Amino acid sequence: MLDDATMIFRPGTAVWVEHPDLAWAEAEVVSSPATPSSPSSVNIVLSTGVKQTLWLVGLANSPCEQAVVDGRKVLPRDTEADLGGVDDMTKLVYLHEPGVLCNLARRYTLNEIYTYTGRILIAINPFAKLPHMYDMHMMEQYRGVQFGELSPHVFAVADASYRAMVSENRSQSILVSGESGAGKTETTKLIMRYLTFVGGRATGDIRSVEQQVLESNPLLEAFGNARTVRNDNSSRFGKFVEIQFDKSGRISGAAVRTYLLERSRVVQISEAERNYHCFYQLCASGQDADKYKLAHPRNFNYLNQSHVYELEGVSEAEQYLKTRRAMDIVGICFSDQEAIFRTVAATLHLGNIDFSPGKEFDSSVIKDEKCKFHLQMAADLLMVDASLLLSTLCYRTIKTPEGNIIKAVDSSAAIIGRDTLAKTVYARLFDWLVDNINKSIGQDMESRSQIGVLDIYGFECFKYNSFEQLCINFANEKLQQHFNKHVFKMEQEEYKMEEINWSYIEFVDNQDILDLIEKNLRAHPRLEKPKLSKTDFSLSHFAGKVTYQTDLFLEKNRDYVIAEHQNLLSSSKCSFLSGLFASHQDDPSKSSYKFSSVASRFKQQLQALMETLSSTEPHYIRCIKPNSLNHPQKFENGSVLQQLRSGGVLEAIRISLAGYPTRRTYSEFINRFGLLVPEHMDERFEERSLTQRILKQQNLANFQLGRTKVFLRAGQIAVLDSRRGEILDNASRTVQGHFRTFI
Ligand code: AD9
Ligand code: MG
Repeated sequence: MLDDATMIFRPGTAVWVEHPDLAWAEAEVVSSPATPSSPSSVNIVLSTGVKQTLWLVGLANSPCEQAVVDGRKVLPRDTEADLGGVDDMTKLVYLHEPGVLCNLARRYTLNEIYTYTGRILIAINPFAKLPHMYDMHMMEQYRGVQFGELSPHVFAVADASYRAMVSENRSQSILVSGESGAGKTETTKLIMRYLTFVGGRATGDIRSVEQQVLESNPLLEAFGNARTVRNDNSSRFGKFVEIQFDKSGRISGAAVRTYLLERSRVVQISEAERNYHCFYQLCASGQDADKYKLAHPRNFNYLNQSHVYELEGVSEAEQYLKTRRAMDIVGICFSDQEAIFRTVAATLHLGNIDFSPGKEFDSSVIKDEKCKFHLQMAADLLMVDASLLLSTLCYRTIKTPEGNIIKAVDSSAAIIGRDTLAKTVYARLFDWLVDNINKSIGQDMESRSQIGVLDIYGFECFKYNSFEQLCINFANEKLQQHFNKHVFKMEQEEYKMEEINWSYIEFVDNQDILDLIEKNLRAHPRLEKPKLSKTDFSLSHFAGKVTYQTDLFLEKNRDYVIAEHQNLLSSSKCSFLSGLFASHQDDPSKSSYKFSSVASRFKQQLQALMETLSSTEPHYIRCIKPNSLNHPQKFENGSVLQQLRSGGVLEAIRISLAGYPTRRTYSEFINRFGLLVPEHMDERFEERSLTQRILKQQNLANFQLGRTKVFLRAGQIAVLDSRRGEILDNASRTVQGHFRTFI
């Protein structure tokens, strides 16, 4: 990384050393390596505070402070860096991993949760309410102010996108990403709030377009968010909200697109997790719950698989009223609201219908009287015939050239069928809500400029990775490509503005992995098949290697409605429910299953999203989760570093490192390095030519002199700092010498 690596191994130089526990630790060089040009080992001493950990993590055999480390894992450290950090990473003297990490940690301690990396906003979840951070006064402060003039803030990004849209008449997009619990949804809501603040009509009308846009959030959260081990309010779907504006910059419509709702959660939940919030809200709704014969969630199979029923600090009864209110504002009429909650209640009763083996081989019967009650309740609420519902679950029609054959299914197949029915109904209900929100808010077909806000799951790598992870990681590869291209373009623009040569910056594209996934290539350097497993495969994504387990891939990829389910639901006397299944009537001449694949649908949706995004000016927000406990004021280096990597922040830095990562105005440069040429500082110097003189005198090449700034290659600033350090050391020795002589 360094132009002249040997420079940083001068004894006494402040450095960062790679550290297995802290990621990077502060240290000082004790003695230079034997062969400076290939520094295989450097003797360092750790700074106070990290000494004990040196021993604990096995860098040394005893709790000592010195160690010999691999010279390639040593990077220069800026000892003059402000303890409060810098608000933009590009202002760092050393733009490298430890520099970035240390800057974020310092700022986080001071509750400065936002930092820029050029135009990218990094947002670290505070896990605490920050008073005044998002109030009306703050929104007013950011309104119309040049980007970068005030402290970094999500409102600054929203404001920049709004102003760019109004002044250039060009659509914008704000892409919010990060791992689960990093704060994407909260950030998205803040952006939407800001946009409705600057672009609203302030009429006070509770059913204004902007209020409807805002209220779509709690509504979709009630039906699409759930508690997971990572986040009490985890979004189980991706979302792109496009806010449309009229010629005068006022909100005139909006469109919501959603991606890949996690269907399996409706019928199956893991320990410590919950089902979708709406189920618990309805159970706590008092009169409505009684009306639908609901009770405590522990009584329902779809809710009692884990034993978490409550969320800290949340009243489900209050949330129910909020969901109802959101429905009112969004424009869902009372009878539709009733039908929606009836369907939610029916789902819970459906889940309680259990089966036992029937008398005949491979057949099933309803288990007991309690199950019969739930069967009747489910049928009543769905407004279908109870015996038809039962036969739908216990029998399957098989179409053969000779005619239909009705076949009984065993009890486990009946349970699978019941769960499939519940998932299908819920997924259709969710899609209906999204469609209805869109219809109700209304699209402004005349609108020429929009601001889209994307809240989508970040890159995922778990112990067990299945079909969902492949889809999510594929989406992230697509977005990463878009990001890389954009960052690269922004770099080029700055170089052009400064009129310097940028032609040789290398651009790393991830098209190869996209080809690998999209075209299903069989042999590829990024594809590996573990020897011990027939079904697993690993992909080297831009953010790291992920091993996928394919056992459930086919099943999860199937996206069909069983013909019997279709027939049952379209026969419902509830027009809302039969409407959900109306347009999907199966052609009787076709097979009993209506096939399509989740992956192909997702691919199409993603393609459409990428097309939309590429016609907009993008803005990026990278949300970071500072620790896995969701605690305030706790900053875990290793995990943050991993997220910076997978969010492409380090890649953006890498792109800039490939060019000229350090840029300083001429006066900043002379202030710091003027002492290298004291003989010229007395004269009336010209900053640009003096800068050139300093760099030439230090034998540095390949730098560029722009119109207002000097652009330095990676490592050059370390060389200059090292020379500066020597001069300052000598000066202080001379002063001490004089002082001693004097006394
Ligand atoms: V997931 O992928 O949907 O599981 P998100 O969306 O990234 O995830 P979310 O926005 O839901 O995370 O944030 C998680 C929690 O962090 C919130 O419920 C808040 O308690 C907390 N949070 C996030 N951002 C902020 C903030 N700016 N200020 C205060 C915050 N708390
Ligand atoms: Mg979310």
